[in-house]
Amino acid sequence: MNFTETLQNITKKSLSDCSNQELYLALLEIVRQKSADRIQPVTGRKLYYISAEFLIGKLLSNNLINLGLYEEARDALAAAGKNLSDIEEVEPEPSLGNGGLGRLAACFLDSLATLSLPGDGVGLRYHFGLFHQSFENGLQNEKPDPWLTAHSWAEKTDIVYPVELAGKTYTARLYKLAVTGYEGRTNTLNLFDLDTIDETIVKEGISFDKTEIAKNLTLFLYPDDSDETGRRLRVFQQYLMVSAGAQLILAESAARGCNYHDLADYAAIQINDTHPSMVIPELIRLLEEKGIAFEEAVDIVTKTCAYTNHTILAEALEKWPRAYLDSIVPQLMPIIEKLDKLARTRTEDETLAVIDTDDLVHMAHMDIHFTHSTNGVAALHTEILKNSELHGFYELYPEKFNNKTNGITFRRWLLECDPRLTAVLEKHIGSGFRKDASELEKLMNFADDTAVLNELTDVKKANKEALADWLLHTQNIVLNTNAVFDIQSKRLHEYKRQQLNLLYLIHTYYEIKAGHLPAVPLVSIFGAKAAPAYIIAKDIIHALLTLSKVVAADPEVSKWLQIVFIENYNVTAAEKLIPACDLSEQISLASKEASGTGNMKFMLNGALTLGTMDGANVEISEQAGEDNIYIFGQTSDQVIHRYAAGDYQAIQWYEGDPNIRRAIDFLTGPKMLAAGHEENLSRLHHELIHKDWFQTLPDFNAYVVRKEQALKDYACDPMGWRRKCLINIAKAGMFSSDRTIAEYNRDIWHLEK
Ligand code: CRA
Repeated sequence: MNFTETLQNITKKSLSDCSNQELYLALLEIVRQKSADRIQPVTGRKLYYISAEFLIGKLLSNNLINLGLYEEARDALAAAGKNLSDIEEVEPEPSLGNGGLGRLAACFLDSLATLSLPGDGVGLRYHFGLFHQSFENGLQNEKPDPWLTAHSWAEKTDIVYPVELAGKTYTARLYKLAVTGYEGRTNTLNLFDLDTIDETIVKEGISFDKTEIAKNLTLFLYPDDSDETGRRLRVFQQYLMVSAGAQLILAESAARGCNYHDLADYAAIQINDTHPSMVIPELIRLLEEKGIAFEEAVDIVTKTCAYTNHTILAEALEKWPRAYLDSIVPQLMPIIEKLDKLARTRTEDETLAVIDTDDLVHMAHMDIHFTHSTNGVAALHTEILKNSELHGFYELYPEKFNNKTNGITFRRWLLECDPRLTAVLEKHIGSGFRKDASELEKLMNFADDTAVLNELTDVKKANKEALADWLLHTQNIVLNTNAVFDIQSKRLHEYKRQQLNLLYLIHTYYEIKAGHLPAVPLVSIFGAKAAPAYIIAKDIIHALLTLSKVVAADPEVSKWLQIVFIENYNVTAAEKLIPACDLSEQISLASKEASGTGNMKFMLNGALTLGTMDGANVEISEQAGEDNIYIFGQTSDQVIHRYAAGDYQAIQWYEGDPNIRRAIDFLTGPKMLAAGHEENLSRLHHELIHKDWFQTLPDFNAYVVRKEQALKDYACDPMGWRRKCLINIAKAGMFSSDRTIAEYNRDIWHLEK
């Protein structure tokens, strides 16, 4: 049966008579069957990647590509006058993640399945995801982001587990979502939910009664934690995830012959940041129920579990008040206390305790003491963990620390999102890079080949047109596709320093007004959600939206400068933005971005990086060579020293530098106040002068100089620019998540193919 017949068999009518919705469902059915055919029995250990987030993105195209059906499907539909990308519009994007950590988990699942390794995800089935972002009156507006339709990729099972929360028993139900690799096996993303969730309790935006656990537990990812009920709700969610997850792991292992004493031979558990840390005491508790003594249970769990640290930002290293755990998970508290005592027998250093003198339970500390591996996510990040942030732990357990530089799946972030570039690459270097990313190096043979460089230029131009087209339809924005496209898309956070870019844009506004025209018209694009309770982040969004209006209203400036803020930045939007980018903004304060993964996606799609020596930018710069990247700003050592000295005073930079002062004061000048809101703008103005915790001002001048150099190179030496882009693509191989997963497997998991 050919593809058209297979489709017709399901739709029971001619394809040209089908709606996109009908075709979508038929394709979903085909993908389901074909994925199921690739389910393979597990031998040896199986990995469970347990994570609060899995930012999987839309699945139809990705699954078709991985099953080798994409071209067939596209052509069969085209023959019936249908367009696969229109059909994909029907699919809602599951918003089960926030940022890099969740997207990394999704890339890892793809690579595990592609490498034919047995590795499943464990997480929660949030009904409304993080939130849907829109802009109203220059401000971020949040509403639910539903994705669960009657026909969803996540299939309901009749597997249920009891989970005890605050003394009451709830029933966690398992949903399974097939994850099929590129020419590989099919694994599972296991998502838990309660049957009793009531979506109708969400009122006005994303607010709801946070106390009714049976109705609200899995409504949203990261419910607002600015009050106590919100923080407690996060603990409830975390325990639902780990308790149901631990029961699943034990049941599956037992079914394969595990007698619990030998759990580590059947299961490897990767704890993705601290959200799932309670899996440690929960597993110990369950093993004790099976009759295993505490000491042995600790030993088993330590051998089974490993922990990944994704940040050095203190606010993300979760510490739960003992009182919360006492009331929500009283069954775990005695175990956590015993773990604290045990840890204290290994070290006298009070700062390494599990429970500190303020009765806070340090989740990361529990992870490091009671797992066999702690890894950072880029070389610099791991060094910072070892030498400063977690130095005491490193002295205690040097053998546990290791680095695993993040990666991205090339199937989604090249084959799927940039078919034009993929075609050019395949024409010259074959298709081996689909599975062996190091083959991209072959492109180096064409670094001085004008014809190839021109092809890359044409691809970029076409991708910019495609982005412009999409933005016109979705947001009614008209882009100048002859401009350089400069993009900063990632979560909104002060450490990522969208505010530095903002100050640059104001600076450019003044320069244009003074007749100092840029080398090339600049389209500056942002995509970012701010956490609903993060006030300054929202003020930064407001300032950018307001500046965008001010610039657009000024004909002298708007010829040269356009500022665009994409609404509801998500995986789907990223897939449109990244292939169209010329200059990738990776400008976090050095030491603060653990890795970054957007930086890798932009590089792979032929954008040049403007960045600080932070996270994986360091390795990108090593790979690409320093002539092919625009690095600026303080080093992480300088930053760490400045923090240690404690003498940073933003106001001195403001008072001492007329350009900085001019840019900051513009925020509360008449033009901005006329177009925006005083409250938000003056709060940001005040923050930058009196706090600036992420040291924007010391990097300002270096940033301006480096960015202007990049724009000049782009405008004045187009072939030189494209050559740099080619080199970046050729050297991106190491950032494949296949490489990352192979390293995790070699050093930590030891799974069998
Ligand atoms: N925010 C880091 O900040 C990193 C990802 C994935 C982050 C990124 O630099 O690329 O993790 N950390 O490793 C995080 O979520 C809780 O900490 C991120 O996504």
